[in-house]
Amino acid sequence: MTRRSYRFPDGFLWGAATSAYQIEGSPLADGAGPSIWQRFAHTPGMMANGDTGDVACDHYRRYRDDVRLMRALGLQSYRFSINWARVLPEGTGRVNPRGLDFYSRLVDELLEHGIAPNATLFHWDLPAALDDRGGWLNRDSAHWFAEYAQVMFRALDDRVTRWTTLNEPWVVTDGGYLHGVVAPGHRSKYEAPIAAHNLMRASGAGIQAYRAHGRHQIGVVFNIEPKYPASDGAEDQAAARRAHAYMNQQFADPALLGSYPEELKEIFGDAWPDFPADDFRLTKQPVDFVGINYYTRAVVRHDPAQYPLRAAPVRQPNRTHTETGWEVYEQGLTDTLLWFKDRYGDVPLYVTENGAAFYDPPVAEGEVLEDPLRVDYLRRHLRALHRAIGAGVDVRGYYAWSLLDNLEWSLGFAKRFGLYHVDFATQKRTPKASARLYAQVIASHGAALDE
Ligand code: GBH
Repeated sequence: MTRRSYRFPDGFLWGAATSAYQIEGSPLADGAGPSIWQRFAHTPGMMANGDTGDVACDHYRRYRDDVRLMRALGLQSYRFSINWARVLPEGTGRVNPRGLDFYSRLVDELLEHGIAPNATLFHWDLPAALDDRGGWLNRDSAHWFAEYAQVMFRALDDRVTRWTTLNEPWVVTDGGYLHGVVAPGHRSKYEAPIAAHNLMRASGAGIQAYRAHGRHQIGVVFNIEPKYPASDGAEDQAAARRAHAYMNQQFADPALLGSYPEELKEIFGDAWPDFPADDFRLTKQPVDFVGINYYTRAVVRHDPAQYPLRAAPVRQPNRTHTETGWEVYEQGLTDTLLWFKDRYGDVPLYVTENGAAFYDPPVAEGEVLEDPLRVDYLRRHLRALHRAIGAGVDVRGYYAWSLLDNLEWSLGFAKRFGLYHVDFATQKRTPKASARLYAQVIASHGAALDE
């Protein structure tokens, strides 16, 4: 029998991730302004089961207890996001000291427990006041973002050593501006590329501001999902290329190469704007790292009815799918990391999210919740990550999604991604077997994955 060792390189960073609207609750507390998610969640019909982030995991009030849960896992880093409208209730201008203070206290608590904060400036909750000024469709959004970023750098860069500008801009533009399934709920093929472009200008402006004042590291986080053609046919191959350009290159290319892939013109047709060449000087700022969020792959076929991609995912029979319908395909993580290095060169990478929603059975008091499918998912993906590192990809750390069951955006609380189960009626947290496995992986530096 061959034994394989999964010890990770020295200094490899183990973490878990969350985001503000998904866990905090108290969205308007202590002088915070409303965000577009606050608005969207309170718009009838937008959220499964009428769920909202009004309470969520009540993390805004229970953050100290949650840091203890992190400590129990042995986390070395915690990736969280900042709700912009807590700090700048109108999005620009007046700073709300009580909102800022929450994040300052959270960071202090993390550091006291030896956990390195990784702060994301934008995980989808734009201040509603800025949406009223056009949101990401307004070219000024890059300046708004840089102003906010500087407030945060000034307040926390003495303690926060890793910063992230944006989380998954693709979801914002595809879900928020093209299909209307997440905030701000628009449906426009004309708006989506403009919002995408301004998001990447904003990210660049944030990085530029950091270079002037910051002392540590800053990067950006993309959702990457490899697209495999459903057949060898030329049409399916072209469909996979379009899907790949649309999701995986539309944001990383302007950030790292200073251009857009050709396929985007083909996809958007007359809705593809002529962007000023000068903008790419702003989008392409040197980053200290890139974060990759990986969940699944897509097998894609040509389908003229799909707007505007003319490509449709093909569900794979006889494969495990999660509760969100995503195929479990760990080889896609290895492929993604290899592809990223091949296309963009040797930028330090982190896997900033990876995880799965599965049904969790109820448990009795004091028991560990057995979640064998999530345990299997975690194990497979950590091994796949180890293989990518072995093949020479510079991956510096891994963040499990998510520390806690939380508000899975428009899908509500029913889709559970947590290492800890949350009973939303009582706010009781219960460790799942996946939490136990992850703690063992961290303590053994990967050796718990040996086979
Ligand atoms: C992330 O987004 C978010 O950053 C996080 O807030 C969220 O809670 C978490 O993941 C879990 O969803 O099979 O055609 O439906 C996820 C981004 C993009 C990943 C779409 C899965 C599936 C495409 N997702 N993708 S499809």
